[in-house]
Amino acid sequence: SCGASALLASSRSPAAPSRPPNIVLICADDVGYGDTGCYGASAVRTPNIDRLARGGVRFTDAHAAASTCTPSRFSLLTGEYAFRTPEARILPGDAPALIRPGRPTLASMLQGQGYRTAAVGKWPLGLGSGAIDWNSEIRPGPLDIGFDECFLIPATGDRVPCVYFENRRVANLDPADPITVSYQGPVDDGPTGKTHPQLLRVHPSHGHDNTIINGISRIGFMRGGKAALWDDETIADVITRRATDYIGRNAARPFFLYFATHDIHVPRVPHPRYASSTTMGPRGNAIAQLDDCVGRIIDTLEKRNLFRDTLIVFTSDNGAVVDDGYRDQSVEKLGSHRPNGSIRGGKGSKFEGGTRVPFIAHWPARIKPAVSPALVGHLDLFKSLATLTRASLPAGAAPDGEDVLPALLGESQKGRQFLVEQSGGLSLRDGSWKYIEPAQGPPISVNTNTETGNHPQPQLYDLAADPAEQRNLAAAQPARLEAMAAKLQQIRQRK
Ligand code: NG6
Ligand code: CA
Repeated sequence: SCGASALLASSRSPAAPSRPPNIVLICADDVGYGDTGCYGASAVRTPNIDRLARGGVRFTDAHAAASTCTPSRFSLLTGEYAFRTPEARILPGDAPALIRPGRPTLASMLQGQGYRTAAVGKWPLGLGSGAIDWNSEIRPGPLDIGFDECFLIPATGDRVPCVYFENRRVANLDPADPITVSYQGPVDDGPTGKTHPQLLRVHPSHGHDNTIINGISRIGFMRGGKAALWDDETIADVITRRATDYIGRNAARPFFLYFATHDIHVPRVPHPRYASSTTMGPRGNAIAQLDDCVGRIIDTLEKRNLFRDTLIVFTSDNGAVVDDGYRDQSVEKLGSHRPNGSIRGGKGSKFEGGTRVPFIAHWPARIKPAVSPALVGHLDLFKSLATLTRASLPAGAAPDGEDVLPALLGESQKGRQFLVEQSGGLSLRDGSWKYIEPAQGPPISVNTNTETGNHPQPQLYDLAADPAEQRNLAAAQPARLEAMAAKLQQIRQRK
């Protein structure tokens, strides 16, 4: 029923707001193109996300810049393709800060326009400058690239250290119980998933067999920090509470909130109150939890009378994956649910399921409900929101981003012409055409059961006629293939 309420729009006042809107950017994790009700799911109810879709612009061809988290978020915040930064790949929890101080970010741009800024939730972008001492102040971090405050999960839920990070320090750390972290090898003789599987309540299916925290084995080794350890069942509640508190504290000023949920990344351990929200087990229940958290953000804005004047963007950092390394029943209980809808591939794939994600822009004061086929990328938010807030960008800011504000606001159905999709190698979209560079490597990721899109020959698809990328037209259309390969090369070399 998304987008069905266009009639209601005409009764809304079109008057432009007198002050720039608050901006809440909700970036969910690993939520696929088909995982929410407004994008076709029926096995899980997502009334809050659907409400945003019904009242806003729901995009059908919006993309993360990459098919995994770190490069995706790097591009979201910097407006630059992550393939230009080779270190922007899936990172261990002790990696140094990827976005160095001095680089303009979406947050620093808004800060410069008088916004209060905060990052809450998952931060897989590194902290510090290497050899982190988790027991002292850690610099640089989000506070050095445009955020006034932050409350974070340092890497992802499946990686150590399993603690919250607030501004510049681990939160709730007892100095008498210091934290040691290593991704090289054990830091004590404590139990690991490998040595003590009998201690686990969530077992790995691949990897994830190092230090056990809360009965779940992780990637990496840690000891200490007992008082600071998070409780997996309450991560969503804790970070959502931080987000709504932040909104409450800043109700009187324009604010920017980057809310990066941990849901629905592994380990999927939603609060027990969602245990029967779906029949899909933890993965489905994590979607229900995510939707509930979106609802709490909406409620907070409504109670403060801010909902009308707040631009909410809801999206995901990459496509869906089902088994991502824990035996959490997600495969067995999937039923007929299609996490990536009818598009091909998923997280980590060169096919559309890698980067095409849910993307909704909701702003009652300015946006009329619509469904938009415009091709837009996360990396366009920087320039588009700069235009919206009348910021002049420093030279070199958001070098790969485009200003797609009219599309974002639903005033135009046209986004960008070209977009690079990164998933190991690169692919290029030219309107509805898709070129996938030749790549060695397995056609299927056996662990996750995802089609990678790797093929030693070039691939060319016409998504308008063949949305599921079934008919490779490379041999039939050599001229188009050559032109797209050349264009991709140009973009790669910034020409
Ligand atoms: C993979 C992990 C997977 C997930 C992913 C990153 C294993 C076997 N798999 O290496 O579980 O953590 O990295 O996900 O370790 S992302 O959404 O943060 O990019
Ligand atoms: Ca992700």
